[in-house]
Amino acid sequence: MRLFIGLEPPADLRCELAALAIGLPGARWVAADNLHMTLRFLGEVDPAGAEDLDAELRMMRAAPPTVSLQGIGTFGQGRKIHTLWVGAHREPALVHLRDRVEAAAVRAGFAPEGRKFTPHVTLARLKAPDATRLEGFIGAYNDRAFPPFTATEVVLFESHLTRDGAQYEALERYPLA
Ligand code: 3AM
Repeated sequence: MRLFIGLEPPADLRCELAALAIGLPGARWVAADNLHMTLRFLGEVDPAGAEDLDAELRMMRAAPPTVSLQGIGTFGQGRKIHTLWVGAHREPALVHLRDRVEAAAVRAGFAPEGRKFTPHVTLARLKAPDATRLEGFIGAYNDRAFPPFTATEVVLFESHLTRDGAQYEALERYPLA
């Protein structure tokens, strides 16, 4: 199964984020139910690997971080921009939690993540986006501060790749205290 570890914003915030889904032709918007912040992508994992990961996540201890979403960002360059997201402040508790999750994944036998952590919630996948429209979207929402939330659990998600895009299923939830 294809797994990743993340945080799930509260339902009202996910609805608020899903309401931004306008004005970018060709964008594939992430549905409210699927909006999340990835802490660690694992990829294809066999049942034994998933069990080891579950055991490590159960033992993990970290304080619940406050997550403040603000600032629109993209991954990719120019016409190759492929991901549109809202960023999060790099609160020490959030970075610490991500480090604890990373350590748990490595203890469970996964290779260390080489990429820098850019805390974000993906809003849409883009294909050859129109630069003017994209600038308009960023200009409209870049300064908007979304209501902060306290993440009280870490979620192990399974990603199901479907013809309509990825659907994410919460397999396990690990409380933070
Ligand atoms: O949470 P977002 O949308 O930022 O892009 C994928 C998605 O990120 C990312 O994992 C999240 C859940 O699918 N992802 C997919 N393949 C990846 C990879 N090979 C990856 N992240 C890192 N390496």
